[in-house]
Amino acid sequence: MNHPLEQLRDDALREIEAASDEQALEATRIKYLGKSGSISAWGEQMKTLGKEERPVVGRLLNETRNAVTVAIEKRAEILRSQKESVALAGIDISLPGVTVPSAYSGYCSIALTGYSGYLPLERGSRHPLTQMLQRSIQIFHRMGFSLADGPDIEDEWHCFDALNTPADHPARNEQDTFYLPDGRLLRTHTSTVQIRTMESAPPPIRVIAPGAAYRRDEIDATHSAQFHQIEGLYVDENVSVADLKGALEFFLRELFGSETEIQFRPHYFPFTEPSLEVYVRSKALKGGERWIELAGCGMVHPAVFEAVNTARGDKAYDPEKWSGYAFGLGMDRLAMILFDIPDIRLFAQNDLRFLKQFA
Ligand code: FA5
Repeated sequence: MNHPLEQLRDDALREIEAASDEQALEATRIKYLGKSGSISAWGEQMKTLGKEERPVVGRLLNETRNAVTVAIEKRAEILRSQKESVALAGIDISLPGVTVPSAYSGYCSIALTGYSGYLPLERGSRHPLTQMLQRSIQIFHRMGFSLADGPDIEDEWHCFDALNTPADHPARNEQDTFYLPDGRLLRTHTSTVQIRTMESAPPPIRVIAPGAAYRRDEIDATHSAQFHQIEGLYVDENVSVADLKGALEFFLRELFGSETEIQFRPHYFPFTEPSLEVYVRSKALKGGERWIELAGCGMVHPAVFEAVNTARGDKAYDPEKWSGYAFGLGMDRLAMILFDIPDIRLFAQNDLRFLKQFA
């Protein structure tokens, strides 16, 4: 035969299991474990028991009390999580929250629809390319450059013809350029903004135009099909190669440090004459012992001024009066050097483990 305490334990466990809400569970707890509950009453009864019986019943009483206490805790946990799922039912917690002013400094908060509290929202940080761009814009602003812009989807005239690029130039080839079915294209460089800026305003001009460029290049650690450039254009009277070199040297030393070595090597671009490529090297930067190609630049070709004049229908950019320099810096490469990033593909992979290193 079962001891009455065992019977009591079984009854209590059955009632606990059947408790459908927190109130019912609390009532069960009071009934068995409360001050005048049936299990507590056995504690009083112990005093009346004989010497031999007392340790046996005492052990049984402890086991009963423990079993009932544990069962109540488990049931309470189940009821709590059921209540939470009911409260959140119908709410899409993947939706972006509404940012509201928070009482907790250092946190933003989100208010979920139908949810009365605020949840802390992790603070994001700027992408390394954006950080790079902001630093560059600050330096160029100090040098008197303002911002210019142009479309990513361009026509052949702005991307090639106006830039004195011959019809058979390999860059026009479908293998290098993404063409749209209607004949337009994704700009292969930001030099298109040189033309758009001169079309819309007479000289003097001093602008930078940061933005994306697209090429059907073989993708590897330093080449991407979509990358970023900072175009620069300065047109005034008596602008010389010395001005161009001085401007780029100043910019690169502000960015990478005063010990940065800079080399200009002869090159060919159809839209500049002379044309140069810019290489940097700095012992202060990781892996900075080797020369890295960063930009193309040169003096604006007179044929570019003439193309702009034709489009404008005036002689505003008279090559006899005005001269200018232009450059195109590879922004991804600048960021890779500055932040010691080994592979250009990391910029577009959206991997938080990578991005958080620049927070
Ligand atoms: C040009 O794009 C010229 N428009 C630059 C220019 C502007 C010359 C004004 C003269 C006057 P280039 O193809 O070399 O030049 O590209 C310039 C820079 O863009 C390169 O030095 C490199 O840093 C970057 N770049 C070019 N292709 C890629 C690519 N596929 N992925 C990443 N960066 C690239």
